[in-house]
Amino acid sequence: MSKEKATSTSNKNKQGKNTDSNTDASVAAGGELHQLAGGAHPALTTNQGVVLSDNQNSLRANARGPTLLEDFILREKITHFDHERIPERIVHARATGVHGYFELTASLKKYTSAKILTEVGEKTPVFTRISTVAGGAGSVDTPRDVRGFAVKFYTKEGNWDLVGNNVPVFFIQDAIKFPDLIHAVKMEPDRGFPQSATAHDTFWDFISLTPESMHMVMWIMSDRTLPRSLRMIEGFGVHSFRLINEAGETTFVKFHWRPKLGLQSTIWDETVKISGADQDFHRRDMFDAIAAGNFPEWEFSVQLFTQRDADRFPFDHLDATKLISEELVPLQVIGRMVLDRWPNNFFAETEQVAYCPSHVVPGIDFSNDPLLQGRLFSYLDTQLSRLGSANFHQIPVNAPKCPFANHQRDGHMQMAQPAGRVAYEPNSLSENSPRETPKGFHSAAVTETGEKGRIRAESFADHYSQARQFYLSQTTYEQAHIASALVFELSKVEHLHIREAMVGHLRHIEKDLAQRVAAGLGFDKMPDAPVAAAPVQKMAPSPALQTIGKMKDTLMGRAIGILIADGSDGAVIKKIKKAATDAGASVKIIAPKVGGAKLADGTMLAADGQLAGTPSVLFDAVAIILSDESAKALSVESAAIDFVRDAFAHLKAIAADQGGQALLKRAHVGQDAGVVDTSDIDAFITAAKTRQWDREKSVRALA
Ligand code: HDE
Repeated sequence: MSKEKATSTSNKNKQGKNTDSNTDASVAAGGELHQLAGGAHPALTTNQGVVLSDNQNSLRANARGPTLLEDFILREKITHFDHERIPERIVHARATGVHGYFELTASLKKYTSAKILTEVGEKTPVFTRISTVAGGAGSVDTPRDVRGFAVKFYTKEGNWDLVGNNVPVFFIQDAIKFPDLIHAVKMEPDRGFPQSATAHDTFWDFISLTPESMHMVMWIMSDRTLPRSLRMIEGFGVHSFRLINEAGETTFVKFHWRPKLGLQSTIWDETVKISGADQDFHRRDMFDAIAAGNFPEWEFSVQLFTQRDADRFPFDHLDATKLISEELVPLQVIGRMVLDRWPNNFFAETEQVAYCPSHVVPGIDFSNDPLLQGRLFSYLDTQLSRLGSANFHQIPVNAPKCPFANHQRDGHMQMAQPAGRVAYEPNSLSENSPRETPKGFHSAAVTETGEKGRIRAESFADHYSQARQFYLSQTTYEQAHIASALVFELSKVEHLHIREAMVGHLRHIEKDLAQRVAAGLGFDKMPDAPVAAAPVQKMAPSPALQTIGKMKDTLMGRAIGILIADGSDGAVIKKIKKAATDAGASVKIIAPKVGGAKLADGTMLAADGQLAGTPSVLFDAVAIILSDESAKALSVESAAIDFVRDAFAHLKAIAADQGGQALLKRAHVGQDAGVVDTSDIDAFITAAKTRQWDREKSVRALA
């Protein structure tokens, strides 16, 4: 007995020093902290504030006997643990959330009374959550998927949630189709896979029977859905909204976010390998950037147009499968968003944040887009099920930062303690209870006429024209990626009739695309095209729809990996590191052992990553600095061979010294303008700012 007691005490002594300052925050809500005599740590307590003397052993009848039901400490701890999870979001479960601020740089006073859009220079706190759509909360960061781009503005006039995506259009026109779309894309219900992938039968079955989704299909098969970093994606409000000014006049508006770092995507083969190398690639990238003080920034722009303008568009702006090109309505930059603070606690903030498109402020209102109209119902409803209470607005990340008061009362987990006798309005019993205010929220005074019914407007019938415009606006490299993505995805579809139906739709979009995909799928005969509900219009190409065209000529936000081993030249490593860092890149040293390598001059250089666990897919460009001897040793090491072969195949710049060149040769890596000698560091830095697009035809056959 006494021996066992001694063991438990020694466990406790092994605890070590706890330097986690978050302990304060988690106990603070409970009031005064119990202080251990003479210690700096707060006392560990139950949720009722009872100080614990033993957190290592449950209460037992004897040293080797049964555990007692009486152990309220064990039961409280385990019960809380059992309920740690809440239902994950049915869509957009996997995400990264960051705090920051929005600053208005140009006033929209002519169009809206909303202070957030009229008070230039005002900084409004925001919480931004960027997500994938299809996968569960524990899925990888880098599937081919749309990214959600949700911003909660804590304005002086209430919370405004702009719940958008990184693609400006959507799959469907009417909210009633959303559950079908999501059931089709999610893992198939009988087998429970695939997780977060569109490359399966049920998705393409639904899509092939839903012609309105063709424009969105072009976007998701493009490189937009393979972002290099969440700091390098655009955001779109998607729907038309309305602005209302002091005089009650309304103007339509579309909202856009543009990343300061420009757009960048990865190559499909690279994306697949990133998923294995680092499942948290995007979350880690954002975390590291915030920790390093490299705060991501987006420009905020609007497209403003009147009903009269809209009447002249060759499509209906209320149809969320259509976009308004920049050529038709130019973007006006009105502000910027900077994300600069990682949440204290992932669950409390990123998981519990509750966005609702219905959260708008006076001066902003909705359009009749039938998809948006459905969303106005869905999000509030989903919060009730996920967060379990109509009081979800009291959770700190959801609470407005302006005063709020009303007569809503009680409910699950009520945190407030409203005083007084009156909980209704109007009343004559209270001097200071909240009252309605004429300057409060007003809906746009819009006249609605026409026949009620389950009707799809004629103006929503054109499903192919903008899909065609998107495809024809891309660079030839991007067109090849779209065709190849379709071949890849449809090759995973088991049912031939679904593959054929899809190629039939592509015939309406662009003959060349249909032929490339048909050839890639091994069809010897072109399938029939379905009947189009409206003629395909010829629309002028819009270069703003490209991804490559929006890549910035910079190393800011990018990462360079330097592969070294024993005997590497320290002076060359230093020079490359400095040039890359000066150009704004982050640099990591990779060596066969994480402890580092002994350089030619005898000094040790510690590594940031071990070769086997740090493949080149994690970098935008690489340098290979090796002694002849190390190059020889690494030429029989598959991780080293993959490192250089993948860097080349993923169109990255490679700098190599003599030893590096020897490794490239042994790995059968070719030579082109993107493979440079370490003596020409400027050439390396220039090449590292882009991808070697022309190389692609030499490394893979694209459709
Ligand atoms: Fe969502 N969507 N959605 N959605 N959506 C949700 O709300 C829904 C749509 C978007 O980071 C859910 O809180 C319907 C378009 C984002 O927390 C749910 C329809 C766009 C996020 C829901 C759509 C989006 C969601 C799940 C068709 C781009 C994540 C959890 C009418 C403009 C927000 C939740 C976050 C989340 C419903 C279509 C974007 C179920 C019914 C179009 C970024 O309420």
